[in-house]
Amino acid sequence: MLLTSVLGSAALLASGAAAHGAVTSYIIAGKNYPGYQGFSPANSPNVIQWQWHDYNPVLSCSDSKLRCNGGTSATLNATAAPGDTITAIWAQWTHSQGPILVWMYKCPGSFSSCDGSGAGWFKIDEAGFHGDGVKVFLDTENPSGWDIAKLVGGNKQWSSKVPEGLAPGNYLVRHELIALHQANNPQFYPECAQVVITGSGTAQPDASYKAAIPGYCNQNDPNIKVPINDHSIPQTYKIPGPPVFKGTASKKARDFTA
Ligand SMILES: *[C@@H]1O[C@H](CO)[C@@H](O)[C@H](O)[C@H]1NC(C)=O
Ligand SMILES: [Cu+2]
Repeated sequence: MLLTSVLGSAALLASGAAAHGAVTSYIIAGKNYPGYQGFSPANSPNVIQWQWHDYNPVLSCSDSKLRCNGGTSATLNATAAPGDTITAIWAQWTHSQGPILVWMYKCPGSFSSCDGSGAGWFKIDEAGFHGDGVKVFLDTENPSGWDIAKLVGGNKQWSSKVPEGLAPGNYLVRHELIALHQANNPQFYPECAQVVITGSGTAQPDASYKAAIPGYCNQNDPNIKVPINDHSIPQTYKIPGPPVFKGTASKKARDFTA
C-alpha cells in the first residue's frame, strides 16, 4: 500500500516534470523554508506555503485559483524585516517567455483568518522583456529578452527585497510566473507564503499600488493575451498590474541570483 502510493506519486512527479512548475521552497532573510513539493500532498506538512495542488497552470485571469494556486492557509510563517531578501525556488521550470511578478498582501489580522480577498495586493518586484530592437518575444534562453528565461536551468531562484520601511504585520507573499509561450493562451503559476514583517516602519502602499487577485487583469488585455509568435507587432511588453511599491526607497530594489 505504502509502496504503491510512493510509486504513484513518483509517477505523477515524473509526468509533471515534462513542463510547468511551482514554487517549492523559499530562502527568507537567510533562512531556508521548505514548501510543498506537489502533487496534492495527502496530509498537510507544516510549511509556510499555502498548499497548492499540482504543477498545472491557471488559465484564466478570473479563476479564483489565480490568487494562490488554490491554496488557502499554512501552519507556519517566516520572519523578515524591511530590506531583507525573499528568494523563491522552483523545483522545475521550462518556459522562457513571460513576466515575473512578486506581490504582497497585508492580512488584517491573523494568518488563519487571512484569505487574500479585496484590493489589497501590491507588487514588490517585477521583471518582463528587455527589448533591444533585435530580440523577439520568442527567442529562448540564449539570447532572450525575458528575465524568466533565467529560471530555466540553473538554480531556478528569484530574489526580491521586502520594501524599505514597510509597516510591520502579517503578510502574504505571492510569486507569479505568467508563461506566454503559447500564442494568446497565457498560463499563470502563482504560489503564496506567510511572512511576518518586523520593525517599526510606517510605509504602506496607497490604493494606486493595490489590486485584487483575481481582478488585476482581464483575459483580453494586450499583455495577457499575447500573440507571442507574431513578429510584426512591436516586441515590447508592459508588465501587468499596478506599479511596484518601493516603500521608502528611492528606486526599485531587486536582486537576481539565478
Ligand atoms: C508564526 O509562527 C510562530 C511559530 O511557528 C507562531 O508562534 C506565531 O504565532 C506565528 N505568527 C502568526 C502571526 O501566525
Ligand atoms: Cu508548463
